[in-house]
Amino acid sequence: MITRIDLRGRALDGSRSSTEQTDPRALVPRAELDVETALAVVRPIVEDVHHRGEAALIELAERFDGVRLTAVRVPEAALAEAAEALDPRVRAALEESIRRARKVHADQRRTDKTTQVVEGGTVTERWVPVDRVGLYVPGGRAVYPSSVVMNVVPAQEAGVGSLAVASPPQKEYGGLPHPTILAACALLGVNEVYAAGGAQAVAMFAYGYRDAAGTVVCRRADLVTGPGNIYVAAAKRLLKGVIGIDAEAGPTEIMVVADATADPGVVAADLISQAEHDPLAAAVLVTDSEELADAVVKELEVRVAATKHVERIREALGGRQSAVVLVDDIEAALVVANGYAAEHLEIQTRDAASDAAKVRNAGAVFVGSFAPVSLGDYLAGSNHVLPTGGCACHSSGLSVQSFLRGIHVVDYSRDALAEAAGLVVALADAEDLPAHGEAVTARFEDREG
Ligand code: HSO
Ligand code: ZN
Repeated sequence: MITRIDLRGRALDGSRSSTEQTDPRALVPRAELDVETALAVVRPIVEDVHHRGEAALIELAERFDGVRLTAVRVPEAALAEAAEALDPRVRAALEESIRRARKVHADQRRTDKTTQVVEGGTVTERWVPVDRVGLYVPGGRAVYPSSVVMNVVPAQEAGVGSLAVASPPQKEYGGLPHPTILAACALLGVNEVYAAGGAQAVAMFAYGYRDAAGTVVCRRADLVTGPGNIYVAAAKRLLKGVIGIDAEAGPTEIMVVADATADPGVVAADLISQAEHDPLAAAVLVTDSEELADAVVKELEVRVAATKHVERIREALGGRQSAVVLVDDIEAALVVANGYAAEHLEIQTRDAASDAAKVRNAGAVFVGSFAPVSLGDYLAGSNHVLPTGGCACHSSGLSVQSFLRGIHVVDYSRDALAEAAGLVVALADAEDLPAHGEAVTARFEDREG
């Protein structure tokens, strides 16, 4: 059911200049998402929310979610009730997930740094959190309270002052977002929640809205983060600039680099775990052991048949985006891994830690046989919002840094500026921008005489 690709004896190249035959991304292509087409659908929705605010949001909820809302903002009492009603096992797990994530993300806080450039001249990098963030939480097939944790915790640890969550209204819950999402918000101390889904939620954060009397109900946000379907991605692309965005999340991916020491049952279980998300999810094994490859393929058949979401998983594993790749050795496997730049990369080899140290491109790396991706999804303390589609070669996952801006604060004395004046004038003249130089020399003109 899963494609086999034999690269043994082939010169691999993980660099940007690689060819179709040697480029890991061409050899195992990701499923394509046509965000451009979705833009046409999303544009009128965004316009409507911009111009008509809550009236548009209510109409769109009726059209897309089949519910008739009286207000989009979720009453705070509903959050407390959802937390009350939460299964105690889930509650305990969420609390521990929050505790571990806080521990890791608190360590990501930045301290301001002042550099003395010359005598009397300093530049300070001041880290300032974004004022207001909107977090989108999907509510269709994917109801992930864990994603609420992964988005809210870094924002809170960064010191973001105002945080609002939007999630689609659910018919079976009287038009409220899914109760586990509400409960997760309550556990995290988030009390501003809106029943809005898809592109309209992104537009709501970008523009905010007022009630009929003209009072602001939802203030516009500076940044929107969170996963979502293709329409959410399209809305983010359309509104980028009006509002800051995180990355456009694509289907999830797992790559496992394994040698003969790996347990085929464990490798298969991990591949299946991420295939469970989406028929477009990518699950790729890269190994130098034909025996392991065969054993994993066998394990996949047995385990897939026994798991709940068989259809979805079969489609993901059978798609062109999933494969078992045979290579000559683990060095070659790492070339493939670095070229592919997976969202999640597991290293299950004899020297897992030293092999993992050679990874340059991955959203997150999971070392050895006791660090499965699903631990990272929920409870490792790491963040599970990670770059997909090869973006791991230039971007990082969500972190405290995603919610901070570094502001350069420049402070020069008269003498320090005087010393630099000639140099500024020289560069300004070279760029034919003499007024730039004059802005410096004006400070030293003798205006009395
Ligand atoms: N693996 C997903 C995150 C997730 N898994 C949420 C379970 N729930 C993308 O990294
Ligand atoms: Zn997952």
